[in-house]
Amino acid sequence: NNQDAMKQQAAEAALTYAEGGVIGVGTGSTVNHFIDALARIKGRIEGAVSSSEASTKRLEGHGIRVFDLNAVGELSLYVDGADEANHALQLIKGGGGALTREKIVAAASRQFVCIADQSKLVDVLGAFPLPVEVIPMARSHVARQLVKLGGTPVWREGVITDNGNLILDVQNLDLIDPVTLEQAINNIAGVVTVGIFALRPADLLILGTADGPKTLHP
Ligand code: DER
Repeated sequence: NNQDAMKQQAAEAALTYAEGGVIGVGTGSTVNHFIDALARIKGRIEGAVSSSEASTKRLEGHGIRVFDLNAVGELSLYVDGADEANHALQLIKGGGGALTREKIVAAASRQFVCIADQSKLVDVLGAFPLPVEVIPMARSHVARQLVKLGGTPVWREGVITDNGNLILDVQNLDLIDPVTLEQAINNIAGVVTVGIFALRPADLLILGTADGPKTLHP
């Protein structure tokens, strides 16, 4: 369909940034197109560091070597999708439940290239429910603190993350100041990761559009 074609467009355009070494790879349907494209030029790279079991399986299925982050040190490039992006390239992520390892690999990478279809670009973040990964025993405590911040947390029941944790999806938060909210939620005891990527936003956003791929800078 149209949206999938735009995801593929953005993913293909990101290939030019994969110049060699080990590439950090995110998670989701847009990234799946990037992994499939990466397979065509896998001789150009040494391998990848993955942000989820799902991406690891897809990479290995293409014969791309997957490294443990501890074995490679800093990365030059991280490519990942987003649920929402504003014009400062601050992101909401976690729709696919891989936010913790995504945030780790993004932090360990010099350049974060975000790939998305045009529907993900918004003026103000927050229409998408904010994913928060929590330690299981802290689920109710964290939920109560999120309510104090004005949120409406909903437990993503039936989902256990690759790290053995739970996810709360939080509606109705005011995300006009994403950095302050990211810091406030980071400080709640029991929170592992909040799906706001504002302290460390993307460096580039490649947007798939009806008129072809557009590259946006902050
Ligand atoms: O879970 C995630 O953070 C994914 O990257 C998500 O934000 C994008 O998934 P999609 O490419 O399937 O829309």
